[in-house]
Amino acid sequence: MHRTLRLIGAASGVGAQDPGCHAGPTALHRAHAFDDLQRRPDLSWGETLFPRQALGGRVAEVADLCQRLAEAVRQARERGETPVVLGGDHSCAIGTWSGVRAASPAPVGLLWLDAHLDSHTPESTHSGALHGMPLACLLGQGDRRLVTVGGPGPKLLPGHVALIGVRSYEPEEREFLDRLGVRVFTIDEVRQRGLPAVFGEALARVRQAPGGYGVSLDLDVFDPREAPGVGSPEPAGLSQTELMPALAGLAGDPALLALEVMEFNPDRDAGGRTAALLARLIGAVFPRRHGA
Ligand code: 5AB
Ligand code: MN
Ligand code: MN
Ligand code: MN
Repeated sequence: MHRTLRLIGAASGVGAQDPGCHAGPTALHRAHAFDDLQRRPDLSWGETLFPRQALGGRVAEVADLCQRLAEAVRQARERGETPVVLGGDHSCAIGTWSGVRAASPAPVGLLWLDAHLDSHTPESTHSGALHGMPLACLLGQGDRRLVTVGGPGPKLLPGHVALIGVRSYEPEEREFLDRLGVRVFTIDEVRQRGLPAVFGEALARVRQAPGGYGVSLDLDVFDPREAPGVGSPEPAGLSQTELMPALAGLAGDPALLALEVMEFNPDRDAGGRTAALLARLIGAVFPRRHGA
């Protein structure tokens, strides 16, 4: 199938304790690792959105950024483009998937690849960090200003959501997802069954959504030895050898609506390894067609 890719930067770090991810999109725009991508005729770099300060606190800043991101993503979808959102901390996911949902006539699914669950509410969070809450917000739970980004009501239904690679979370967020019936594939389950089996089951679940599905990839799903440039590194993650072939299997799937790659922190990206991984990842999911 023919796609036009639209890169959109979400340069926010206010959702995390370490704000270093705010510099992610600008660093990628300049990175040599991104030169080949940016020369592709089927890809254009759209806007990079920056938080506006003095709006009255972090929640207001994240809500404002997500509102603008949702609008950019919705417009890209409505032009028939495939948005590729580059973060920025993971709180921006509220904007990406609210925008994808707004452009879709039917419910959409979401595959969430992350070391964490990102499913805290303001009541359950231990850290107060908003990048630990976006999935709960998209499922309709959280601060009203974040839950109503892109319109009222939950943006995702629990039966259309699956997480893979999880290895660090607090009990409250696991209880929240279990209660809703969201499928969580922990790294232990991946180690027992192998990634191909787990990935196939997760994909079948999110593909049940009638409106298509998206992929939210937090770079900390990878092992930090391969992807050191992330906001919240967690040991014992997936290897590229495991995950890249699974992601390459999505290439050409017309039901895939959008991709976001979040939590890139250039300050920690020793040797530019994470930026290079990120460029390869986009190329794996959206290979350039010969002759295109
Ligand atoms: B990330 C933690 N659960 O709530 C919290 O990187 C970590 O977007 C959140 O997945 C990690 O602060 C958020 C301890
Ligand atoms: Mn994470
Ligand atoms: Mn995350
Ligand atoms: Mn993080």
